[in-house]
Amino acid sequence: MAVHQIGEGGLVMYWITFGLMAFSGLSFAVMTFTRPLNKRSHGYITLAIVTIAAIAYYAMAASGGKALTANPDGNLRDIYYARYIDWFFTTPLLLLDVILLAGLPLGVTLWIVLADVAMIMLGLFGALSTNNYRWGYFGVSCAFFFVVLWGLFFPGAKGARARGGQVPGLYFGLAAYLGLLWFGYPIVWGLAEGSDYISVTAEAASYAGLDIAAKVVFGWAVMLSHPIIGRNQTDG
Ligand code: RET
Repeated sequence: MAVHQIGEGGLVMYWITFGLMAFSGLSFAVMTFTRPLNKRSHGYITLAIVTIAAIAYYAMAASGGKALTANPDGNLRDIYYARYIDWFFTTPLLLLDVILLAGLPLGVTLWIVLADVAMIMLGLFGALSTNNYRWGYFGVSCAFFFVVLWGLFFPGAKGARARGGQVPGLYFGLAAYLGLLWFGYPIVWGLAEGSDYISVTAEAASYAGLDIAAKVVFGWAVMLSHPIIGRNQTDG
């Protein structure tokens, strides 16, 4: 029986990612709180995303947020449940950053976000599963992922086009970046939590790279698009 746990390099990646999230959080706070009160919703959302991720990365870097879990092959692997607590909150917020631009009806916004929540919950239970039922969770989670993508590229795209001006261009840029990048997560899951094929250190580095692209790079893109977003927004 082998016990698969993180190496020194993985912890370094966690600290670097924590630093990037925390730095972005401080920057986004300053940017948000210096904007007019009725133009802050994207700022609050993006600030929350990197703050929640900073908390999860601090926990993981400090050797927490994980559980040694049995695999079907009889090995033990550290499963970082902290990621899923992070994703449970941050993926709906990332989606809101994009779909609020499309001015969708509340019902459509809700089903996109709820499909996303189901996707993450299934991923967590799959990761903590000790038998091959894990692939059942994985399959259904992927189905919900496609529901999210459908929402972004069909009703979402239609809504964004209807807004006119510079909104459709920004919407398509953010949605395409997000849609493409998010495919990386189920791939890493299949190789790491799912099949125990790659090391916990490789898993840490892969998810950290994806999270930096999906939260830090994406977050700066949203924050720096304020001239377009703010012009088309009144939060009330
Ligand atoms: C899981 C489980 C296996 C199937 C699928 C998954 C999708 C996860 C995604 C996560 C996105 C996370 C982000 C984090 C923040 O930066 C849960 C791995 C489809 C799409 C964007």
